[in-house]
Amino acid sequence: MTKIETVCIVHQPPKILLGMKKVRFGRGKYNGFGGKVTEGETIEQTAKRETLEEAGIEIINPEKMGELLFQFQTEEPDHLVHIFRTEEYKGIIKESEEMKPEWFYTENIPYKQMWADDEYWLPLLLEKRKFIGNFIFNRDFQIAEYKLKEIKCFD
Ligand code: 6OG
Repeated sequence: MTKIETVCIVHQPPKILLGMKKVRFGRGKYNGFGGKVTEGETIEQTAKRETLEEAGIEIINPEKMGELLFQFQTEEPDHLVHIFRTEEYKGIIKESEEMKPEWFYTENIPYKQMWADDEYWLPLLLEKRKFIGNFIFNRDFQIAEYKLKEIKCFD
């Protein structure tokens, strides 16, 4: 069964907010904030809820920028991830049980400590370009194959 999830990147040029994931899938990697879409929730509601839970902040006007399907050559199920970008938020950034938030200058994004797909799509998001794609990961979680294309809007 495909897992439907969100990732939200807070982008206040020239910086972005990432979190060091402390638990579960992707532990030890920096990522945007996000998680599973629960029943009855829109993806935007998920993006807001998860960012509040993981970083303590209320995001304002998140915009969907990407839709990515991740597939694995292991037992890991597919993940369909909706990627959001936001510039504004309310509240004070706070570490949670899941994530340790940290600001990075966009010229200093720690791609080596992130999922391998991020360096393909994150530069597009930072330029406010929208995209769809899919990535297949091998047993070492390296990219075996991928497709990524820019789109004008989501239907
Ligand atoms: P939990 O299942 O722990 O949330 N996610 C990915 N993010 C990136 N950048 N690349 C991937 O490539 C990803 N696969 C999943 C979605 C998992 C979180 O990790 C994201 C969720 O925000 C493989 O609740």
